[in-house]
Amino acid sequence: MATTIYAIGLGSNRRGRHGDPATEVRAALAAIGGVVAASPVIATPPLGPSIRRFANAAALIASAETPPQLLARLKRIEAAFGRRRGRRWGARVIDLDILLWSGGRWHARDLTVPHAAMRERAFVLRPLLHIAPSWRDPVSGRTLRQLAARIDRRRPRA
Ligand code: PH2
Ligand code: MG
Ligand code: MG
Repeated sequence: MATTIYAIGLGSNRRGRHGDPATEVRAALAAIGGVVAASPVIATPPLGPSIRRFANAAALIASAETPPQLLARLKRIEAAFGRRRGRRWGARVIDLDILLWSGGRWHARDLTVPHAAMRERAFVLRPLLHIAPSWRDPVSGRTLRQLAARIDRRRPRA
């Protein structure tokens, strides 16, 4: 398969063997490899039941993998970092999500790209905006810059 560009979202709100959440995010970027661009690591308030703040980032990755192949590898990295599957949205050492890919849309039982909740989440869009402001979401037809402006208008401080 020709080289594909993926946008990946990274999040952590729990220490792991590399260190604090921001360090876990940077270590995960190194483990994924093929990084074409990486956002700063941003501290964000938790969305959902978790109490601890998150470190979030986004990266563009070049890869020859198909979306399911990349997803399987990201899950292996999450497991190697000590991520335990349990309570939905519980504290986690690392969460690696496929947000977008240069192939447009992908839809299967266990993987939908673009990520379904991406458009609503400041902690996803803010880091993404640093590296891919002009990337157009194939579902809404809006660029990431436009999507981020929409949530800023609704929730100016989120
Ligand atoms: N991830 C979640 C739930 N809530 N909140 C922030 N700030 N950052 C996240 O990465 C995050 C979250 C589930 O994946
Ligand atoms: Mg997630
Ligand atoms: Mg995830």
